[in-house]
Amino acid sequence: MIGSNAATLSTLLLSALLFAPGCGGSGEGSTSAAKPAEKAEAGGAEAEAVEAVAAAGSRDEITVNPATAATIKGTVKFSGTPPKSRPIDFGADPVCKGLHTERVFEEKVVVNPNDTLRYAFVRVTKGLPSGKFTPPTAPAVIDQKGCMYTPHVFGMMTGQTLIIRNSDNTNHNIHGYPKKNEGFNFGQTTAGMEEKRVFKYAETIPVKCDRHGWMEGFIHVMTHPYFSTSDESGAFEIKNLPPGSYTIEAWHESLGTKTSEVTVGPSETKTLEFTFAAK
Ligand SMILES: [Cu+2]
Repeated sequence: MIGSNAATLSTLLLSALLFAPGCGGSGEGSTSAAKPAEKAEAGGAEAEAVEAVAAAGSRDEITVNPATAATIKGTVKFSGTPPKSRPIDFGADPVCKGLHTERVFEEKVVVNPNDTLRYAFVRVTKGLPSGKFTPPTAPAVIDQKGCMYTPHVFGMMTGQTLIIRNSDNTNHNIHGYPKKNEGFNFGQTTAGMEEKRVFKYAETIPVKCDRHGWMEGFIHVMTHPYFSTSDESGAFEIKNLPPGSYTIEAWHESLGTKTSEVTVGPSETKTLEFTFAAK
């Protein structure tokens, strides 16, 4: 296998780090053992990632040397005939209807003009050093704006603050469907309202609005910062990776998952392509 020498070397280096004083202890292991890996399509990978961290038993904070950090970027493509885009009927709420002068389409499968796929969530599922990644101090934000969730799909970290905002002058009721984290289900009646949440466990949390049946979004809670959502041109980019061999997974809410293996050396940038076929 290409890159096995590099992989072995990084394993050795890693071992050296792991067996430094201060390691050991159950830490997240007890949590993970009590919460077996989800087999559901939308939760398995994060659960594995959590278990990988737990298995090593290390809670040491991981720092990445910027001088040798690597990048994995690429494109999520779509092949076949895109499903017919259906415009959303905002008629159930006159406020929502009044917020749109142009048609807005459902976001279940968003195929870009260049035959790529938007809202695929691309993430590292295997290969990261064991230990703890520090969550960003800046919060993640999900906004109820124009009676849609913005962003529709995004990633954030365990321990990071999520701001749940209403930018519309109508009552939204955000209802999260986590399996491991504490559930949430509350209304925000007017524009400018904000609530905060912090999630303890990695998983994919679907969110829906109990008042507006078309509103749906997905929050990917991760134990590490190595993720990216494909954009209007199908592009994704994962930066600041330690050199190593990784499994990269692309997740899509209705088209499933695809995985790819990649090895990046010091300061290297590798390009990946995922293709989802029409169902
Ligand atoms: Cu709503």
